[in-house]
Amino acid sequence: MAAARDAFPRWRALPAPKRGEILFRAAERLVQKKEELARDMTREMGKVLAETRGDVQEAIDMTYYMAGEGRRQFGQTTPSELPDKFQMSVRMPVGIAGLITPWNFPMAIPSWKMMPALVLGNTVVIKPATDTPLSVANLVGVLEEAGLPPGVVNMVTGGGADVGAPLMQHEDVGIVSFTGSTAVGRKVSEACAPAFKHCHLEMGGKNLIMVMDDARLDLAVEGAVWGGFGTTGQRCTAASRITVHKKVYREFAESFVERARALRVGDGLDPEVEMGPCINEAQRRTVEGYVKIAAGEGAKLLCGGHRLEGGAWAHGYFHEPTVFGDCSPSMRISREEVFGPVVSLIPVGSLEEAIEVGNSVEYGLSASVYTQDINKAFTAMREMYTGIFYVNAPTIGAETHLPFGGTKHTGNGHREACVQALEVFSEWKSIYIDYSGHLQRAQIDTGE
Ligand code: UN1
Repeated sequence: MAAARDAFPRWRALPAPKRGEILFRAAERLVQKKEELARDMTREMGKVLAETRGDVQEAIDMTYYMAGEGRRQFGQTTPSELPDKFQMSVRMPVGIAGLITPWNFPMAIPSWKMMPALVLGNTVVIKPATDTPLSVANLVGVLEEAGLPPGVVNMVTGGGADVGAPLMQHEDVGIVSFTGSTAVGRKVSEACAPAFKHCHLEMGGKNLIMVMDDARLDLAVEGAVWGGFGTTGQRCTAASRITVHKKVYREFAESFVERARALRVGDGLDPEVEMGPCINEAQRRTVEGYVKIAAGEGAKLLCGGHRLEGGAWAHGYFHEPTVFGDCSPSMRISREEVFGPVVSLIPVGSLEEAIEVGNSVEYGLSASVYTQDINKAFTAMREMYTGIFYVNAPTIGAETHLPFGGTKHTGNGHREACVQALEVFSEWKSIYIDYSGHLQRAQIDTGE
């Protein structure tokens, strides 16, 4: 914290385009080291190599994007009500940004927070997830190599109680940005409230794919496999429930289950493997807990349901891709975030019913519809109260130059990535310059 505080005045004073140039150099370096960083990440947290390359790529995209913001950060100029008066708005950094980041996107998500914070002139203290400090250390290392001055980014490893809590409570932190569970997000919000500290929260999801009776089923099945089991279901955007029109339910369920069963689970460094492990034993137990809950609620286990141990699965917390059928929207398996390779299928009779089911949960991150009917696509697009929506694509795969985040208990009204991230990490200052040479009174003087 002391290092971040000492570095702030000089970093803030460095012209924003120069800060952007450092970010640009960091992006170039990430491109060069992409393969090495991806391998480290797979070894650290288990995602398959194709996905960890994607994670590093997302950090590259974000870093280039925010490097460009060094020469933008547009404010407003607007005519004054009064003669000989000029006015404009400019952004200023908040100060020290305290970042608390998750293990599922161990480089992409830190970059979503760090790069906008830095280009705006904030200094950073980051606490990486306990399970993935290496990927954040690698990102910080790249920034150092790119010429970031000492003290501008600081990383502190450790658990939530030892590092996270003191970080969010520290009086010198101006903005806390957190990605993780809704339960922890609430604690972050409460910790920030007494001092009115800025607080950006990105939390849980229970994302939905709607498969309509006119959908291209091959496409929908492929999308559901990727959305449900990509990253072992450990994305906040993961498609963990699928409403399927009753007319195509049986056909969809059969081919979805066939695909899920065939997924090759194992070591993410093996190019043949399609799905890696759960992050740790606690997470795998959570998955097993939900399998029990779903079975107890009367959901029908269509495939999976067990941990995978021994042999190729000896070193990791593997679990079978699991599908529950005939789920009702009120079951816990249809409403609660699992964060693992478990998908529930919910039969519905119409688009209206699918939308109602979709909006009935506490979260609002991502949703998607598979249909060939443009009227249905636009209706679903309008009616789903989520921060992200897809047509004929699964719920995962957001790009860095559109706002990322969700409604209801997924977020607290902010968005990351895109220019919206600039709002999180800056304050506005409105500036009025009177060059009339006498006192002009706004409002009082109007109409004279
Ligand atoms: C997350 O799951 O926390 O949209 C982030 C996606 C990715 C980011 C996911 N680009 O699925």
